[in-house]
Amino acid sequence: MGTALVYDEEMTRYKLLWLDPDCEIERPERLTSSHEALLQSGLATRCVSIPVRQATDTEILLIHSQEYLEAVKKTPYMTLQDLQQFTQLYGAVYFHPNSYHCATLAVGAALQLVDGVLTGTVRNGIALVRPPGHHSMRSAASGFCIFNNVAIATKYAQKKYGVQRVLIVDWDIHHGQGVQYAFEDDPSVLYFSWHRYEHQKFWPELRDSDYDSVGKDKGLGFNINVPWNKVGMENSDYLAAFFHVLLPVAYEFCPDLVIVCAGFDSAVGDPEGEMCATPDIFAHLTHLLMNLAGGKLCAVLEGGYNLTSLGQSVCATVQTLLGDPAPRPADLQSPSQSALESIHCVRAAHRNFWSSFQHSPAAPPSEVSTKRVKREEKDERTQRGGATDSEDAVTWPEPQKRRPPPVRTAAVIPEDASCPDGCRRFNISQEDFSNDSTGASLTALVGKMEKNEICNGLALVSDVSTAMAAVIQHASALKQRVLVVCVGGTRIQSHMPEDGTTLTVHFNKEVLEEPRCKYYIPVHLKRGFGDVSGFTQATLGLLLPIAYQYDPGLVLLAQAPSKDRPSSSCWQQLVGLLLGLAQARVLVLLREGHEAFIGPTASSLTGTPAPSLGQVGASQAEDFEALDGLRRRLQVDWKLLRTSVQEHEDEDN
Ligand code: Q9C
Ligand code: ZN
Repeated sequence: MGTALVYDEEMTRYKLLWLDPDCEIERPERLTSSHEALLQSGLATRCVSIPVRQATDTEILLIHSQEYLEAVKKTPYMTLQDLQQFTQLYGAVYFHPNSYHCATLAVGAALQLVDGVLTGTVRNGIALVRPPGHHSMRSAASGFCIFNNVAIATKYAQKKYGVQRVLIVDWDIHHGQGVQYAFEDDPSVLYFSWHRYEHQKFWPELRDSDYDSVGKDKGLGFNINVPWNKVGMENSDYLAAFFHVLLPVAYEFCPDLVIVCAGFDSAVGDPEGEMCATPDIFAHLTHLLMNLAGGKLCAVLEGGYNLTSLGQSVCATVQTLLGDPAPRPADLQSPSQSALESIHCVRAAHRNFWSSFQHSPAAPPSEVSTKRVKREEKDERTQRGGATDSEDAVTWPEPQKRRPPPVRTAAVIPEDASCPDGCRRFNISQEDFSNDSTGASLTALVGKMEKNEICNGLALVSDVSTAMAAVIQHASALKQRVLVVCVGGTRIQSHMPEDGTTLTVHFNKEVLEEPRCKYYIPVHLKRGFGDVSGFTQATLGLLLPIAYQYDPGLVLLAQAPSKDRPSSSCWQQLVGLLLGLAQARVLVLLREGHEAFIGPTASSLTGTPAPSLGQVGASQAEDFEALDGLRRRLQVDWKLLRTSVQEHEDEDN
């Protein structure tokens, strides 16, 4: 199951033919240099090349009007003057005699990608296209976009393959108003977009791009806008929007297909976006989406105008699609006040539509909120070396090369047990599968993980506590922070250091316990692990933000003795999501007697997307409140848990 790369040089064969400062950034080199970056890094050859094709009229008409299509069809025959005049009908777009041809190829590329993913030829993929699509509307070009590639691909997937629910994630820095308008009243398509907004001062300057455009009629709740009201948003702001807005809703929605409007003008260095998120963040954004829809993910290029940043971001995305471990999410700051305000407003606007937000405060922090009036003085982020007057001044470190270890997954299991698919058996002592030899195997395995020889592993042990203690001891000798995620059981027996060298998150049903210190976090799931919505809320809203901020060098996931166990799909989701940390150095400890978990665990560790959890319904109100209360108590220490500005005005910065 590979990763598709859909690309054709033909889409570089149109360009701006006159002077227009608004349009000059949309250049053919955007494609050639992205493609070149994929070739240079060796990623292109690891992908499955899928040819582009022209979209048919019928396909384009899935979204656009006949009149508009006919008008665009005439452009190849226009004089320069006619082209210029035609262009003026629309905003921030230009036409060239070859634009129409390329626009049909861009749509066709997205459709070829959908075909590849939905027929099972590939697991996921990316289409590198020009022109982009997400601004284009039923009867109008806009923002460099001619046909709405992603909107057409969405309808096509639904019509041709009977796909029911499609999640569109638009991480481009502009609002894809074309996509919003296409699906506003359609509950089968969930559209999420974050975008530079600046209280409606940023292009396309639409009132419709604010957080309170939540969809219409049957589609109420299925349009989610996160307006960024300041420039300079960072990795932590983007992750907070994923953890506290997109992911809870996405899991509740349970898409059959994920399509990404993959614009990279949201990365540092981009002259349009003026944001500060690094190209590596796209590895995480991609990873966090890869366990939805059974891994069926189609990324379609939109914007991205700094060629260096664009190339690095495209590579980060593709390498993650290929299954390589994501780089460590180092040194995450607290989300900014402005970002938190936006996140708070979105959650409030959607509280009646999504059970994950039902306990969010109803009203925005104050009436001023994100309305037009509030455009402010130059903000502090601009002075922090992010966006400046001259875009050339923006620099950022080159992303580190990601070298996946030669062995992906090791299994420490008894000789008589068969080695799970895709795993390498790893036992120090062949004969004797006693506690001692298991301990030795585990420490040897941790050593190999540390040396980047083996990526991750699973072990079947007779005593989880003893095994855990051995691993922690060894890891701390290697000066690695360890995240311990313990599922089930009553209390962690082994004595955990409380100095920050380990962080323990203990999910359990039995005991109600308050956090002992910043580094020991008991999460009480009243209704146990059978309650999928409680489990996802705890994982997405609590565990992941804390874990990303902690940035462990090793993750230890242990199944403690307990009557109540998570379903194997919940377990696989948990494993899959944890693989985003510590460069996927995850060691899973399973108890003897729980052999049934070996297969599913191995499958996730080797990179198979977790199965969907089904449409996650509303969980019991009390569970949500308890988890949200815990989140609020912990956010003083773990700032990535914040979902609003109000709660901690006093001690900020
Ligand atoms: N003064 C995409 O990223 N800028 N389109 C207009 C008006 C238009 C961006 C500036 C930016 C369009 C796909
Ligand atoms: Zn854009």
